Amino acid sequence: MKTLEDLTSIEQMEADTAKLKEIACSVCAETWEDRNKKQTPHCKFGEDGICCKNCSMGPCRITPKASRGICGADAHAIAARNYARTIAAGTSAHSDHAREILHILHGTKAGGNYQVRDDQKLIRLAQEYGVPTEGRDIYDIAHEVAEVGLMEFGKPSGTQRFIKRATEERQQVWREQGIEPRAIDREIATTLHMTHMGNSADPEALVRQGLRTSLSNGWGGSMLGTEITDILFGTPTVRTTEGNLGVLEKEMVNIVVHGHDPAFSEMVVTAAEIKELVDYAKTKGARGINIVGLCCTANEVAMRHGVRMAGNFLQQENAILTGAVEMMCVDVQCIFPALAPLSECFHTKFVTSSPIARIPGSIYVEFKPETAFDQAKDLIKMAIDNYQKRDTSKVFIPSTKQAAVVGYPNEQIIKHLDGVTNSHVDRIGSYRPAIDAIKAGVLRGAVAIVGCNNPRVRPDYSHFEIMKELLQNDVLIVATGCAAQLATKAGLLTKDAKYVCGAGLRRVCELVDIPPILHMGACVDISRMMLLATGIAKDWGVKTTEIPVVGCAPEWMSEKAVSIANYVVSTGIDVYLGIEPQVKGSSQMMELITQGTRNIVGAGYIINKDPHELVKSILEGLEAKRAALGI
Ligand code: XCC
Ligand code: SF4
Repeated sequence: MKTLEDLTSIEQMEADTAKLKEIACSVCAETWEDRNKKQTPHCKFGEDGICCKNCSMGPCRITPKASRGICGADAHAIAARNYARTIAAGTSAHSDHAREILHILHGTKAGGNYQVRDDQKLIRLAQEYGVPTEGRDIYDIAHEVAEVGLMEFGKPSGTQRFIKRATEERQQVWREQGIEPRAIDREIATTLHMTHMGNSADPEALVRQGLRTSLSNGWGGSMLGTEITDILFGTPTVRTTEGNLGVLEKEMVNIVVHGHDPAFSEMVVTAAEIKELVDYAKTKGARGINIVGLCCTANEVAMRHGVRMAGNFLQQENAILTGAVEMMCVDVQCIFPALAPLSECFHTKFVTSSPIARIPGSIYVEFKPETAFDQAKDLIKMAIDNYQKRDTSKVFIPSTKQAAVVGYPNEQIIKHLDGVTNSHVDRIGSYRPAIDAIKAGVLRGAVAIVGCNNPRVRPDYSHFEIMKELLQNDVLIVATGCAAQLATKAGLLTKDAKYVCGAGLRRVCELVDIPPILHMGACVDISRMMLLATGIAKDWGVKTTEIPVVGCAPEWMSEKAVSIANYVVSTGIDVYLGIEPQVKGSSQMMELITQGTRNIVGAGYIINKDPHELVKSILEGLEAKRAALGI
């Protein structure tokens, strides 16, 4: 039985960090806390989004004395252009990641480094795409599906194929509002073009293009990333694992995989199981090889292999500070360049693997699909050889960790719901049992908690407070990204955590046999959440704007997060933010993102830095939706 006292508190996590900070001081290493101090107070113009350097007449900034840039762009135009560019950058990151994965699918072959693991999902996608499947070799199908998927990035005409998965109502809204996403690269390029010097200065037009671009991510790139990753590495299933720095092992060769694209980490995880390498580690005096994950790569490999998770975004330096990491292997996104100088203070080998994320001071091993497995083996061997260089006097591994149950993509959620439908055959394969629980008031609704850590708020505190309060108020939570990792570290991803919930949610967890927070994966997997909300709306027979389901990103920081927030809003789901988007310098932009989008897509942001006030407005929001539905 788990009560609030059994959870790992933020204070405990902070105490671990404080000890690791002492080690940092003793080796003269700098961490984000030090750099954050030096960056505070932040540049006010940047913070408010009213600094423009889109041409070399500038940079221009809006002040009480200067209400326009040299070209005449005002605060609204500048803030809106910056905001749109942020969305384009976030979209490009998720979608380019998806493109890489599609190329991997395109190169799959029987017996190759990469193979098709989920035939059923591939065939379903082929049918959706109109790719013939009858009597064909699975790899022929895979290659053709990959080609169709790759065309989604640059096709000259038409809109994203996956938008047909949305409710009729959403498709109509997107069509009528002129924001149906076209080719992914086109939306990104159009946004960059619109924001080039001498183009759009109308904030609403820029916000609309932002919505459209984000849709090419959520209902395009990210959704492709998720689908194809499932096809290549298997659709996740429920697994038990553990999380927090305590998963590092004193007597083992520790290798941390960090980033987002699972193509490389999958190879590292598989290679680490080879007996020859495990035996080699033993010859060096280690008990074995311990692969652990960080950030979204952690989520990916945890959901598919049960690999343990060392922590989230603002914990990446902590992992190295334990002095027990032989190798940190990174792919793309959310990787601090600071890891290079930091690893030099220890024996840690910091390995970069992607031309997208080149970091000075790292060992660069460019990952190639054809040789990936051998490259992974070589890296593991390098890490093993590094084990004896570990300076045991510098090692401190906090013992803190929690058990977790992860791996709840929509397929698994449905499967669990089917388990409680008994004789109601008509409800098999649907979200109806969950809808009934919401209608009955046993559940008040569901909240997707997603996103990063951000030093602008006390790290992980907002996630934790919001999660606890929502659970106590009978709100089911689905989580991805670094938010899901906090849930892991806290101990909220176990079935025992139902004891911290209100009576209604506890009953649902018992009946359905689930933890109160469902780990749905990495940030690209927020596309799964869009399909979840769509499935609920369809099975309920109402609009996505009407269901008591909302999104929440209490500690977001990345451009990807802004792209995500926009496609969630475009899908008709309100988003509660704990960090302000950088548009405060424009009253029109503040109005547009909180109210204006409601007239376009029926949803918008609610922003509050105080987690308790944010929860209060989430609960009010859910109750208002319930009242409007008459339940
Ligand atoms: Fe990065 Fe995805 Fe944010 Fe975490 S949650 S800090 S984006 S790892 Ni996406
Ligand atoms: Fe200044 Fe206009 Fe150039 Fe921006 S685009 S830097 S506001 S002159």
